[in-house]
Amino acid sequence: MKKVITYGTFDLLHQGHINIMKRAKAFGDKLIVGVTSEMYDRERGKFNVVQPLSERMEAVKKLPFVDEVIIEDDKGQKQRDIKEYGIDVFVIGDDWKGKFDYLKELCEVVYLPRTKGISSTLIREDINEINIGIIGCGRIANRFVSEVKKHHHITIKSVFSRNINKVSDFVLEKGILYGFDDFDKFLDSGIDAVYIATPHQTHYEFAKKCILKKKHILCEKPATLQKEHLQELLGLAKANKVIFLEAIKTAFFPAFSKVLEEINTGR
Ligand code: C2G
Repeated sequence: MKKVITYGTFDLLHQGHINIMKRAKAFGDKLIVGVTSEMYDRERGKFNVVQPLSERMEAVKKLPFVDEVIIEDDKGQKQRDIKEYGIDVFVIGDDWKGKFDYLKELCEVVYLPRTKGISSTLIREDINEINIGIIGCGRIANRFVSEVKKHHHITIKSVFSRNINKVSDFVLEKGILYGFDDFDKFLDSGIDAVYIATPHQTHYEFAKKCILKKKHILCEKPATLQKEHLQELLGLAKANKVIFLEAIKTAFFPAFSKVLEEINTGR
């Protein structure tokens, strides 16, 4: 049995991905597809992937010509997989031409022409942009700005603080469009979501006003200081069909998602 392997992120699966996998399968009898983990993608500089690994794997698994889906987690894995699975042919798009010639000592290496006119980047650009407003101008808000800049579908549109001097400094320094010390005006500045980065005891009041104005919320932890307040906000968010998310970053750490991935694959 002739075995073929190919790899990719396969974010927002499109015809270009489908074509290459289909053509890869034609080189043998069994096709194994390696889907990159979040951690590996970040390591190789891919920060704009929209779908989590589990969703990307599911989409690839559903393709009738794909026989097995594995996770690709590090740079040296291709060599290990080729040996471990007894691979005869390695297939990849010609945007990688020459880059994987070092695998030629292990198996046949084929670079196939990419499908023109489609890419995950183009699809991602079509995804609705999120306009976000920041409540608070402190240290955490500062860090949030530099992180958001890595995600081109999110724009920080406005900032609110009760201290107008802080607002004006923040807006000028970060190149943000609007700054307000009037909360109602801030809420009406064309934002879809807010990031709450004010002192803990103020979260509840701000969050409530935002939810009632149908803004999605990312709220610094602890979201509230009282359980009843949190329950009320979650209820209101549900009724108003908005997301209320507490910013507990540990839950999104690559190492943490890696542990979950390992558990999910049964490894
Ligand atoms: N592809 C294609 N045509 C497109 C877009 C992508 O043929 N219009 C191919 C790529 O050449 C690649 C595969 O689809 O072979 C997956 O592409 P990506 O999801 O962008 O993944 P990539 O970053 O190329 O992963 O270990 C990871 C691999 O080395 C490459």
